[in-house]
Amino acid sequence: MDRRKFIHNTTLAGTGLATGATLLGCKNESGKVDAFAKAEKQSAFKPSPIAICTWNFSGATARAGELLSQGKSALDAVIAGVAVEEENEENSTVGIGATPDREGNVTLDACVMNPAGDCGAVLAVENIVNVAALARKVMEDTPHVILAGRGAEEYAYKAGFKKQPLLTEQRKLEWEEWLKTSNYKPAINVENHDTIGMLAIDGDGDIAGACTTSGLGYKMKGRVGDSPIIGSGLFLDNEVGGAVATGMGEEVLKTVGSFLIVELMRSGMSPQEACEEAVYRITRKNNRYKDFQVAYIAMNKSGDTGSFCIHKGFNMMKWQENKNDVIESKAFI
Ligand code: SD4
Repeated sequence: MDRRKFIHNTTLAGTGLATGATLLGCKNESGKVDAFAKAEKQSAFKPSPIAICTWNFSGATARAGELLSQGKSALDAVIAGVAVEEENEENSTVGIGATPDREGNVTLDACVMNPAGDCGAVLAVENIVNVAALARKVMEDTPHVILAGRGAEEYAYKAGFKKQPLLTEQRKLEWEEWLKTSNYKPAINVENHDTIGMLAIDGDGDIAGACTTSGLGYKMKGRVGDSPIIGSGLFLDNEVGGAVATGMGEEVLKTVGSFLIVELMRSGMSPQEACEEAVYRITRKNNRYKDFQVAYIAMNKSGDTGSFCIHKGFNMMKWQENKNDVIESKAFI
């Protein structure tokens, strides 16, 4: 076993002791625990590159893994990874071919974060397929973090993105069928996949993330969910780790779920424990939790991963060292 792996495994084996020791070692002058210093200590282990994403989007993690293997950055990897689903017309929840709002418009939401803590997001964008790449453009080439609606779309054209209608014939037919009853009831685990959120660690040990979606099918015009909101649909801190969410965005927004998970990891929880606690924050307060799904995945700086959801049926993909595995998530129910 190489030295890095040995140290990592030893640390995991003695988590209780290590946590106590780390806490003691990271008090500031007033005797309070310094969470930042603690996170830095936890991040000593550098794993080989990893890409994880929500649901069983194996092509997405495979694509991200390919780039990571070539030495590309975590940010390049997540943008290319989620683009696989944005461009997949069969996927009814992301990019082209997504389900429209109740007026027949497909509007997309996305956000990205880089290891420096910069972020970019676009909300309710029409006619642009690769909205995660557009969110990256907002992050890198504008003085802003968020662009919404027409403004985001017009900026996309100026930045060289192609105009492309997103409503496919198939989704139009489904929407026309839906209009007959107009019964709005978001499904749990849509076709066993949904919003794609991805986190990657690259060869330098840096973490980046992206989240992209069409939101809930037949949502109200103008509705925006958690996915493009930094801290809710996605959050990361390169000293600690990252988290992404899928499911009922309104519930994730109310509990700022991804930020919560990263902060719980900062104070010593494993990614698994942090995902579970973030789901409990919802189920403890909202007794309608049986009616909706929320699921989280998370990864810390050492490459440990976790996932948790309310309803069974959620899974996550994990790519590492050319292995691309589906991991079934534990569930609250
Ligand atoms: C939203 N969280 O817009 C997204 C959609 C999703 O399962 O992930 N649905 O609320």
